[in-house]
Amino acid sequence: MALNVVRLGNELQGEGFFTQWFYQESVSSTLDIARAMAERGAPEGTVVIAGRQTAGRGRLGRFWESPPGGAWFSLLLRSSRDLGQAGCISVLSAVALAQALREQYGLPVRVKWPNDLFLYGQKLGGILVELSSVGSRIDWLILGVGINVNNPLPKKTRVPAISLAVALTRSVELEDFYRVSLKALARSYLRFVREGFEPIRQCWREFSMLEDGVCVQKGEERFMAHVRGLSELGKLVVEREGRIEELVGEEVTVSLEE
Ligand code: BT5
Repeated sequence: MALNVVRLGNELQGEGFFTQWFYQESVSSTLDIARAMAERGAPEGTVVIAGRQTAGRGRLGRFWESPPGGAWFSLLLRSSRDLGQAGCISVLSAVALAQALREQYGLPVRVKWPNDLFLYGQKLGGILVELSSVGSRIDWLILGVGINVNNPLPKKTRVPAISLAVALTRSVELEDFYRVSLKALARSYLRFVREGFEPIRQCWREFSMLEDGVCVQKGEERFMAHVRGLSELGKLVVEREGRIEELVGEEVTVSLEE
């Protein structure tokens, strides 16, 4: 069934968060559209959904394959918070999505810091945060979310990919997926605004697939470290040769120990 964005908008009206809906069958990247809208003053709660993306992007300039059947969307936040808190927002989004997908589909979805979603050791989706600031404050922040739902999977990825449909051995109603995911993102973000990051920091371990030993790639440097937890700003706290170090999501790639 085709995605009915008007119905979706009506169903999510009660959340008191979503303000504008934009849907297009094919776009370069929902992030491009959301950025242009943000720069023209679009309000918090603007949602941009695409049937497919021709130039979807991941972190560090990587390509994100987004054929029809998947969930490719961007959500605009205007938080006027300190720039340092962007890391909290990306972690809270990944945890909120993992929790919502666990509840809705009964699958053991896990979070790989900072903002990947994994299932059975394979990549289910990822989140890319883009933002603009004024001084040290966030002006707008866009969560770009890509989740493999019913789409064909990319073959040449760094880690194998998985979709909800493959995991469940049935196709998934995209509208249900969007309803559940967007509701979870809005609720988790609003809770963060009210209560801060601590509740998310507390439950992160329960969802994290990084348990102890990890391999960190930081620019040219590659090293092994032990995960010690999350900082108050959503950085990954690791111990490396007896020293504690905090890693920033935009700068490193973390993988399980090989
Ligand atoms: C991410 O990057 O995981 C963030 C992906 C965010 C995509 C969303 S879709 C809506 C919005 N609009 C955009 O243009 N982007 C956002 P990263 O951790 O850098 O992972 C990228 C790597 O994942 C690639 O280098 C591939 O190896 C792999 N990959 C690409 N497409 C994939 C897919 N559909 N499923 C699983 N892995 C994929």
